Amino acid sequence: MSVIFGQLVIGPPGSGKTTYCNVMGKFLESLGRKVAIVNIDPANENMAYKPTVDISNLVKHEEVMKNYKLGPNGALVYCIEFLEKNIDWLSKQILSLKDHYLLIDCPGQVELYTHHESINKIAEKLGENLVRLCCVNLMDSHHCSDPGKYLSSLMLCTLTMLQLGLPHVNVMTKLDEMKRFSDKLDFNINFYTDVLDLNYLLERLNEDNIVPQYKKLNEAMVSLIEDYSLVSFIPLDISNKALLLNVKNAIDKANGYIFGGNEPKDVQTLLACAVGAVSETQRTASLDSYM
Ligand SMILES: Nc1nc2c(ncn2[C@@H]2O[C@H](COP(=O)(O)OP(=O)(O)OP(=O)(O)O)[C@@H](O)[C@H]2O)c(=O)[nH]1
Ligand SMILES: [Mg+2]
Repeated sequence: MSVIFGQLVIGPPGSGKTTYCNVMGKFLESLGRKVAIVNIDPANENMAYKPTVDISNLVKHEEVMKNYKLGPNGALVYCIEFLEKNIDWLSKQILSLKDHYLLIDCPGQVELYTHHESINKIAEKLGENLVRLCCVNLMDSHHCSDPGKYLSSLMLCTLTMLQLGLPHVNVMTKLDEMKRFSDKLDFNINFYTDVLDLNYLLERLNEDNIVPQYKKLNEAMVSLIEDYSLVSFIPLDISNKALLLNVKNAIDKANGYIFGGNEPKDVQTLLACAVGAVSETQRTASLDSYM
């Protein structure tokens, strides 16, 4: 039985998931990969791509809202639970895409990735069917403009990494936007992407006249993030090919595609990827030239 590789593209509302699937799909196709986009966001409108598999063929968000008198959020959670119960429907369609690389476009409701079980179970079931997914968690770089928002993004990423039992790559999106406000940032971009010493962030957070309990809460969150030390980000501007390549390399390394995928590669690239050389040097070099 052959393995199918792919990405589970998650992230808060508006972080760029659907755009990423479209652009990354085209980028991978230009490298010779056969790509299939799987849409499991039942409220996905105006998709720029044509999904090969679409949850709306199984369950319709609007009908769920109407039939069960649910709001948009409740209906969405219902749809994802329905998908979990009908995992055989999804597995069957995905398993017919044997020679494809998958990009799975997910909804933006973060509770699905922090404490709800359905996405986890769906990924587990696909894993049993030899679908090797890497979770690609997108975070809008706009959150770096505010120390509180940045801290909550770090918390969210940490929780998601602990909740989903998948190889994981965090991506900081819309770097082009960040470039425009970089002079207003407290720190340089590497501070935010590499999640450097968060005591500096604490100083910024505690600058405002806040109550001692709030200070303690900030300190506790920073200490939790630093103790786990799981989170760092790969920067991305979807119009920049060098940055797209960095993201692709990190994901290929994370889910083992570099060893098991069906793309021609030379031994040097394989070895470099295996020790992380390609992604680390390319990441710094292309980011420096980008900024
Ligand atoms: N400037 C810039 N805009 C981007 C980039 N990536 C995505 N966007 C924009 O961000 C907005 C939201 O993108 P979507 O792809 O719809 O985000 P999403 O995460 O799928 O949103 P939901 O499905 O609603 O959660 C759109 O206007 C995109 O054009 C980027 O790299 N740079
Ligand atoms: Mg979307």
